[in-house]
Amino acid sequence: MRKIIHVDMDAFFVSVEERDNPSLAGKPVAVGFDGPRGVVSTANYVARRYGVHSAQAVSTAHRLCPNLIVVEPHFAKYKAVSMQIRNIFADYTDLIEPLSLDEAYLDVTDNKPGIELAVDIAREIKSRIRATTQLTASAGVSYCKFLAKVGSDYRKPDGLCTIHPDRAQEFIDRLKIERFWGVGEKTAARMHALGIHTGADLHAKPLSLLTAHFGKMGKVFYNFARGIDERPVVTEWVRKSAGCERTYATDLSTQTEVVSELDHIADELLGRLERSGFEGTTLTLKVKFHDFVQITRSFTQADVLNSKEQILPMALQLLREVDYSHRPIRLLGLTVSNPPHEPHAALHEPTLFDDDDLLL
Ligand code: TTP
Ligand code: MG
Repeated sequence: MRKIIHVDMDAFFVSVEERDNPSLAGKPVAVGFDGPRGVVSTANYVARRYGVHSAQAVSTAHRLCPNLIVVEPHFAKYKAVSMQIRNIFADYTDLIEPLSLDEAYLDVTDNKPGIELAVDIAREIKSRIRATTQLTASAGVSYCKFLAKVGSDYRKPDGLCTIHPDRAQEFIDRLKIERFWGVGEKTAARMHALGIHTGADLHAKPLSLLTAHFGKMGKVFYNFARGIDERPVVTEWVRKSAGCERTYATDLSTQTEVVSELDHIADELLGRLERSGFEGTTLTLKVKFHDFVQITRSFTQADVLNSKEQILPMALQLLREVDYSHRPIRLLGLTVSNPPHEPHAALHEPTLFDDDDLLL
């Protein structure tokens, strides 16, 4: 049986800001750029009680919480803390899979100090993080990634939760479907439509039904409901795509503007493709409108996309499927994905069928 720990810093960006500015203590605080286009990166727990949350427009956050203090992000500081916590993790194992600056999976089955119980390692890591950074983290301990991550979220903030293999099924049965890895808002709504609200509901559904509705993820969900998650902790991802996107200070509304911006983005994308050596056959156009509604349109061809002569006309073709005549555009993006041959398929995370889900 493997021993997996998931560590996640509590209200990360905003906790760093509170640490460095004690006058914020006890007040509702969010990190983000204040202004009509600003988006909340994260909010502290006081502000969350008012309904303020990540990815929300700052204007909405102010409306929900009139006393909200919005602090500008300081990415260099967050990176520095991220390095500090990764150095701590490295004292226990080299099998570290960072998911973002503040979050990682650790496989401590064979750990460097030879500690028997993973929960002891988790406790030690939490206290060393606090001593080194003056910040709190939550940790989950289990035999697989799915349950370790659920565990770290379970008793936030400053939580520690172990899900033992012999209690796992009971735990999963009671787990809300929203807590399952890969289930975002849209998937949750589709689950509800099928009468699935908990792990037990999911467990009761046949594999055929789940794959019919959720594609490849159907099997993943079927296994999760049974406590099966063999995904390894991997230290390096195989690149699956290269992309580039831009958010505009002023929304784009004319065809001339949009076409000219796509031209710039195509140039930048080509630079990224060259630098990374990535090759793919699918082009995806992403458009986010002024009201934050986002759509994507994709096209796959037989050859690798590696020249502007291929990419730009295809991007313009995809753009024709988008009606922005009454809906100014806030963000444009182009991504190349789908390598012609996948050498390390086993190392890939299962593909999510719903790309709005699981955006961290
Ligand atoms: P999370 O770990 O999702 O959130 P958190 O650490 O702020 O809060 P929690 O206690 O629930 O773990 O994200 C880590 C950081 O990533 C977060 O502090 C800010 C940043 N972030 C964004 O910039 N935008 C987002 O939409 C999200 C979710 C996070
Ligand atoms: Mg966090």
